[in-house]
Amino acid sequence: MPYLSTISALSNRLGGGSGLLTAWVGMPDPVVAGHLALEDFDVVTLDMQHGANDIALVRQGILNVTLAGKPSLVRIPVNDFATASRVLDFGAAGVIAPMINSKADAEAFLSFMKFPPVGQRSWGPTIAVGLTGQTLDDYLAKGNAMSVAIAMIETREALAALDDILALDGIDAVFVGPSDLSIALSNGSNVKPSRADVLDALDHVRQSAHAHKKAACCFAPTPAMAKDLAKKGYDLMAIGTDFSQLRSGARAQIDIARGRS
Ligand code: 3PY
Ligand code: MG
Repeated sequence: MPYLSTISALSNRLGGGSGLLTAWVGMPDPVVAGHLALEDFDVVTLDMQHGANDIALVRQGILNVTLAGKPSLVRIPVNDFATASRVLDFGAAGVIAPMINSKADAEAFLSFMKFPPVGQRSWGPTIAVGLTGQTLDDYLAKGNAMSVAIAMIETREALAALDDILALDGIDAVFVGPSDLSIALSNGSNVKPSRADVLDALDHVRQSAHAHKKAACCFAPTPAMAKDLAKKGYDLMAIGTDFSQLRSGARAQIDIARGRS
């Protein structure tokens, strides 16, 4: 059974204030990604930057998520653009690249994400072609549109270069990392994603992205923040991580069992 509509669902649905929710998986077991795909998430993201995932776990995680009927995203380590091409070959619906701080960073990223003439992605999507059930020529024709390139905006330099990054053909979306941005905007004095200056920057990023007809995405440490961002027109939000959800779920159940709520 080919999974073309499953994998292309992300590029088809992202944008116009789509308010999609992604799971965020850092636990080093592909069963976690497959399991969360069965919940009411639109997307499952496998995190290789701060999560404990290596490439073999991500390959299996992408497969588990796809077979569960959801598209998967992968956040690669900083500047590890070769991994972006590899995870697309494995069937990822898109890639989130952290710390894209300049037009040159964004160009380097998208060169690994898109086939010519947009970029220079090398040919070899063996698993993705099988999963999508396409001919090689169909995959070549549709691969660029189907593979969502998402640049993270999380520094002062990135905010200054935002319009140049968004103007690039091939960059489909930007994704705010509000923790790093809060550290940058406070010159390293604190990490507080809900600070007023960070929320102002989030409004600015969304407006700029939509002016360029690109999608605006954000990591929301709490579900309340994700709800607010969706109301403001954000297109995709993470709501914490698998680690934070496991611990908060356990805490809520312990509180009930101990008669504290
Ligand atoms: C940030 O908030 O800086 C992130 O990268 C979210 O994971
Ligand atoms: Mg970050």
